[in-house]
Amino acid sequence: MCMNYNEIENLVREAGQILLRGTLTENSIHQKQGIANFCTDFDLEIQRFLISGLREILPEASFFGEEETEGSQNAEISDGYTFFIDPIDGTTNFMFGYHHSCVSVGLSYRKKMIAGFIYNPYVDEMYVGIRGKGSTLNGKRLHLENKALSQGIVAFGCARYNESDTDLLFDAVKEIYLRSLSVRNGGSAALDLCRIASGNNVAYLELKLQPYDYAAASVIIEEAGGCIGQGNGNAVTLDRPCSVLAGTADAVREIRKILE
Ligand code: 2AM
Ligand code: CA
Repeated sequence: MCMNYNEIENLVREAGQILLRGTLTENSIHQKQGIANFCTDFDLEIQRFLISGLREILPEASFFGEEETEGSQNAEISDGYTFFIDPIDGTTNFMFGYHHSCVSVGLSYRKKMIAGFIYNPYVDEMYVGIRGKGSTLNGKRLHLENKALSQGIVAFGCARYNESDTDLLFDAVKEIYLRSLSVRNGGSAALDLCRIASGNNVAYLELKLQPYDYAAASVIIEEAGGCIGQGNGNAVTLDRPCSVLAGTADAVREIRKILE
């Protein structure tokens, strides 16, 4: 099948405009299960917009989206095409006016990721990764240099829904901080992961993420020459949550040793 990736990219860019225009009121924020787990009317609107547009582009695809909207089957990945949708990655940033959130859409075929599209509308940055064809940022090809941990910044995520691992995470982050140039917590796993592909971060660590948080970014990182897997070295899973450790080959190796 000849896939029209440009159409998907344009749709993701349009979805970003909904995020950019989004103004929140108290009534448009909804608490989901657990601590600091929110969904806004804009998460829902963007996911509906994406599912309806992607259906036209690829009618046979199924959808694994973060939010509960019509057409989104949680954790069911088909043997054909599946879109992984995070309508707003960095919802808490969005709620607090941080201007650091994105729209993330990944595509798998036969349970392997084949394409990723991540758009940050605040700075008009579009990351695209196509399996076998490379990764780009606003059309410019990305190739990452294999830097050591000591040569770069490491981002980490600490979503409140995974508090059982708080000590483990912050002990590891302290060690990473001491062995790197510094650490950052950006609040959007997808953007932190894209920043590995563009060379701004040398690595990223989070102990529990959902597939729609990293699916699209995994292709962008790998096609730029970086590594992504779980903290223990296994491949990331597409049907259930897992830990995510990504970066240059050397930085990932060093962080894996710290986690041991
Ligand atoms: P989100 O904004 O789409 O929820 C921050 O550590 C990262 O964790 C963000 O990418 C955030 O994505 C994600 N995150 C926070 N709470 C989450 C939850 N309950 N389920 C999945 N991902 C979550
Ligand atoms: Ca989200």
